[in-house]
Amino acid sequence: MTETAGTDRAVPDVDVVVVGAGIAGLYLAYRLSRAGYRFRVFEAADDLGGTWYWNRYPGARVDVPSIDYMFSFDPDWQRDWQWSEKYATQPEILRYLNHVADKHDLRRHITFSTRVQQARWDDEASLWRVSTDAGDDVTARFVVMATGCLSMPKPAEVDGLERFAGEVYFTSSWPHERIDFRDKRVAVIGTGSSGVQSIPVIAQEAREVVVFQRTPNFSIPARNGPLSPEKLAQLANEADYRAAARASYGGIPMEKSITLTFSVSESERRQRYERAWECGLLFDSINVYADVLSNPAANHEFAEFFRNKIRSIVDDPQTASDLCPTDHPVATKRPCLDTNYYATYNLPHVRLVNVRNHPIRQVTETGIETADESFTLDAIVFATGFDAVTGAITAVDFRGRNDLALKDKWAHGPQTYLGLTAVGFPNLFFITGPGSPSVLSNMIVSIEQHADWLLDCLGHLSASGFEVIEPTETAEAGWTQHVNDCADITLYPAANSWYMGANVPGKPRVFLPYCAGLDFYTASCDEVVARDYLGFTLSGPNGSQCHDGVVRRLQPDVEMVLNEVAALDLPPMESMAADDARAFNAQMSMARPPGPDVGEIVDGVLPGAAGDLAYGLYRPSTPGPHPIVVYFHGGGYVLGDAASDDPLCRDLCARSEAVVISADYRHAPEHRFPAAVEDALAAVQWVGDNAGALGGSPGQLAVCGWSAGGGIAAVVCRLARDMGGPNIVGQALLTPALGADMTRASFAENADGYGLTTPLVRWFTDHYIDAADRSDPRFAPLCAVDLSGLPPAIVVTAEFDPLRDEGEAYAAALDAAGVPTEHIRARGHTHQSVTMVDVVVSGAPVRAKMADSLRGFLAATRTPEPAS
Ligand code: NA7
Repeated sequence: MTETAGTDRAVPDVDVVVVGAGIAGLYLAYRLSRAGYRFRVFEAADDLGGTWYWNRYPGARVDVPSIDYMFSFDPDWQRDWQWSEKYATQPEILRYLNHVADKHDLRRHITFSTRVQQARWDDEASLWRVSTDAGDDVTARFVVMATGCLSMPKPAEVDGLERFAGEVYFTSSWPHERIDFRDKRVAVIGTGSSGVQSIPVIAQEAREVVVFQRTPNFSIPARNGPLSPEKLAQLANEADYRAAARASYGGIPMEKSITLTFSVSESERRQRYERAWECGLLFDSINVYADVLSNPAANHEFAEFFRNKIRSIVDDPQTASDLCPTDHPVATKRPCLDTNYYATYNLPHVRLVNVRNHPIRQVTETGIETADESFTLDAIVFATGFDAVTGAITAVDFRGRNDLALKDKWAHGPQTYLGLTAVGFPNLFFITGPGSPSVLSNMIVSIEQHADWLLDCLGHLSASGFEVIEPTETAEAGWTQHVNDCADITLYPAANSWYMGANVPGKPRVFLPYCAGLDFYTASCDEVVARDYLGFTLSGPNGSQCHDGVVRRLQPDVEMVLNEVAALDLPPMESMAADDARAFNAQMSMARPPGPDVGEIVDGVLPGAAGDLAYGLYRPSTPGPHPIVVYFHGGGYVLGDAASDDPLCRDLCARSEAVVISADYRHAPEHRFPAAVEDALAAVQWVGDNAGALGGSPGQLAVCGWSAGGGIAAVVCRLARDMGGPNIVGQALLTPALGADMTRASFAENADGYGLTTPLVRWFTDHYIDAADRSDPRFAPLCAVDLSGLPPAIVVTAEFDPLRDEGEAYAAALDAAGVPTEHIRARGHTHQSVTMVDVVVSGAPVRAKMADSLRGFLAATRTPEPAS
C-alpha cells in the first residue's frame, strides 16, 4: 500500500478485488479492464469457469437454452461461436468461457489456485484488507463477490464414509479424468438436477445403479437436439434479442402468461399442460399459467398432470409412486430438465430406494446400509447439492465496520440492499447475491445486469469525488421486507428447498432469491440510481451524501396492478359524468377473477328508506343457520352495487362462514346525503327482522363495508345504538371513508398514483354532500360526540390511501371510547388493493384477519347449546 503524494491518505494496492473467475468474474474482468481499473481476480480453482469448471459429472448440461446462456457484451455468436446443441454440455460451456477469456485476454487478471479467506474493512483508510490462502495480503477499495450461487458443496451427511473402500465422487467437484463405471455397482445419493442428469448416463454404463432418493423432484424432458430453426430465426437481430432478454421476467425473451388456470376450460388446460411437457423448456413450462406459483389449486392440477406423466412412464407402480413429488408445489423447488430420467427406472439394473421410508444408516466398508438392507457397492456418487446463494459468500471471513462478521449479521437470514450490498460492509458487492433474481433468472443475464450496475456505480463515485458507498439501515430493511413480501405471495415458502435454505441443516429458513422478476428488479436498481442513489450513503474525503428511503414500499402485486392500470392511460374518473363513471366501473369489474365459490348466491329486494333496494345474498356451503353480515359496497356514494363488490363478498362469506347480504343504497348525485345512510339503516333493520327467514341465526348480526360502505357501516352502528336496535354485534370497516377531512396528511401524501386519488375523493364528496353538512356524524362518524357502547370493531387502513389517516383516527377514537377495536394497518396496500380477490394475493391475509374478527364477534353472541 502506498501513500498519496502530499496527503496522508492511503492508496490501496488495487481498486477492486474480484472473488471468483466464473461467468461473473470473467465479465467483471472484461468491464473493469476496459474501464481502466486496477484490479485482481482471485480464483480457488486452477482454471476459470466456476460452476462449469467444477461440475463435470456425466450428463452435466445447462438447463436454459445455450443460445440464451451467452454473454451479450460479446455478440460473437453470429461470427465465431456456435453451440452444437439446444442444451450444451459442461465441456462445451467451459470451452465457450475459455474462448471468451482468450479472445478478450482476461486470463492475465486472474490469480488461480488462490482462495480468498478473509476481508477486513479498514474504516480509517476506507479500504478492504484481503488475505488469501496463498499468503496474499492485498488492499482494495472495493471487493466484489463473484462466487456464484451454487458453488459451496454440502458435505456428505452420512456416517462412516471414511470406511468405504470403493470410489467416492461428488458431482460438484468431479474429477477431470473420465470415470469408468463399466461393470461397477454404483450408488447415487440425491435427485436434484445433478442426480437427474447423471443417473441415466451412469446407468448406461454401470452394472447396477441404486438411487437413494430423499425427495423426488419434478422433471420434464429436455428434448435436447440441434438448435431449432425457430430459435435461430429469433436471433436474426441479436442485439434486439439480447435487449428483450434483459427486459424480460426471467432473462429469456418470453411473453409472461397472464391467463389464470381456471379461467379456461379443462380441455384447454390439458392441451397447454401437454405443450408444457413437450416444449422441453424449463421457464416456458412453468409459465403455462400466471397463477401456477400463487394459487394452490392451480399448482395442484399442474402437479397432478406431471405425476400422471411419471406414472405413465415408470412400469413398477411402487417406483412410480416413490418418484412422484407430493411434498412440495411444482416449481417451488428448481424443476429438472432430463433425458430419459424416468424411463431409466425401467431398466432391470436400476433401483430406487426411498430414504424417507428406508433411511441410510451408515456407509460401511463395502457399501451402504439402510435400516433394512445392505447394498454392496463399488462407487458412491454424492449429488447432494449446495449451501446455496449465501454459502460461498459467508465462507469468506468478512469483517465490516466495528469488526462485524457478515456471518453473524446473516445468522438469521441474509439482509441486503438490492441483493448487492449490506449495511456495515461498505464497498462490498455481491453479484447475484441473496435478494436478487439470481437463480430464478437466466444467470448470465442477471450477472451482466449486476456487473453493469456496479460499473456505473463505481464510475459515479469517482466522478462525484466519493470513494465509499454503503446502504442505509432503512433501505436495507425495506428491501429485505420487499424480498420477503414477494416470496410470501407465492407458494415458494411451502417447499423445503435450497431456495429456502432448507437443505442445509441449521440454515435459517428464509427465501433467498428475489422472485418478482428480473424486469421488476432491474427497474428498482435503475430507480435507485435515478433517485441519486436512494438508500445509499456516499462519502469521501470531501463530504458525504445520503438520500435515505425505501425503493419499493408497495406490496409487489399491488405495484404490478398499479403499473398495469397506469399503462392503460385511462381518463380520470372525476373527469366523467356520474353515469359514465358507473358504466366505466362496471366494465372494469368484468375483467377480474370471480372470487371463491360459495354455497349459493340469491338476489333479492328489500324495503329501503324510500323504496325497494336490491341485495345479493351469499350463503356458505356449510349447513346453516349462519350468522349474518350486512355488507355495504364501496364507490364513493356515487357508484357500485352488489355486482361490483361480488368477489369480495364471496370471499367474506367463504372465510367468515356467515351469510353476507350485500345491500344496495341510493346513490348521489341523484340522491344526496343522508339517503345512503337512511337506506343502509333500513336494510339492517329489515335483515334483523327477517334473519330467520333468510337462513340466518337471529341475534347474530354484524356489519361490514368498504370505502364509503365502511363509513356507512360505522354510521349505522351508531344509529342502531341510539335507536336501541337492531343489535349489531360487530363492525368491520375496510379502508373506510369517514368524513373526507382533507387536511389530514394522507390526503397530501397519497394524493395521486395509488388508485383512489384526492381529487376523486373530492369529486365523490361533492356529489354526495353539501359542505355545510360535512360535520354531521351521519357522514363523519368522527364528529360524533360519544362513540362508547358501539359494537367491537376491526378497522383496516391502507398505507397508500388518502383515507388512511381518518381510518387511523377513527380506530383510535373507538379505542379511546372503550370499544374493543382491532386496527390492521395494511402495509404496502392502497385503498382498493385489499378488495382485489385473486388478483392482489397479498391482500388475502388482511381479508382473512377481517373475517376472523367477524367470526369472533358473531361467535361471542351465540347461545350455547343446551347440555345433553
Ligand atoms: P439439489 O438440487 O440441491 O439436489 C440435491 C439432492 O440431494 C436433493 O434431491 C436432496 O434432497 C438430496 N440430498 C441432499 N442432502 C441429502 C442427504 N443428506 N441425504 C439424502 N439426500 C440428500 O442440487 P443439484 O446439484 O442437483 O442441483 C443444484 C442446482 O444446479 C439445480 O437446482 C439447478 O439449478 C442446477 P432434498 O430435496 O434436499 O430432500
